[in-house]
Amino acid sequence: MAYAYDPENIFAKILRGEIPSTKVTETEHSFAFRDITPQAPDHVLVIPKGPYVCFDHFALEASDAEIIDFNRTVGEICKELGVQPGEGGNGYRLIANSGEAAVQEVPHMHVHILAGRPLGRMLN
Ligand code: IU
Repeated sequence: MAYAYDPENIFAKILRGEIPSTKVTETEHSFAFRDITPQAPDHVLVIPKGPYVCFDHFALEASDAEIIDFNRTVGEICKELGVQPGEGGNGYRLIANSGEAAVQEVPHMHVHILAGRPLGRMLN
């Protein structure tokens, strides 16, 4: 079954500038902004500019350039936030809710970066 991307989803509108967002950074293939309902002092959403519904759609169908750009953007933001554990930061968590079981609300692939507080254990 082909992935069906809805170009009217809210993140597509943010990308097109139709809805405002608090931009963190932008690259050729990626865009990052502050989550409107932050769950931690630092809560950034990173999205590819391409029309990908969820993580597997992006991972399987995006170009190498898009995937590299996305990963580097996530890393750069962690660096900017000063949370890299290897560099003396306190660490962070990445989340990519995909599909119904994960209660993905917005059907445009995104990765949450959460940091700035103890995040607890997640996988029990
Ligand atoms: P989810 O992974 O699809 O469940 O998360 C969607 C996130 O998008 C959620 O944390 C919302 O607070 C966030 N968000 C936003 O930042 N701006 C918006 O206009 C909307 C949702 I709608």
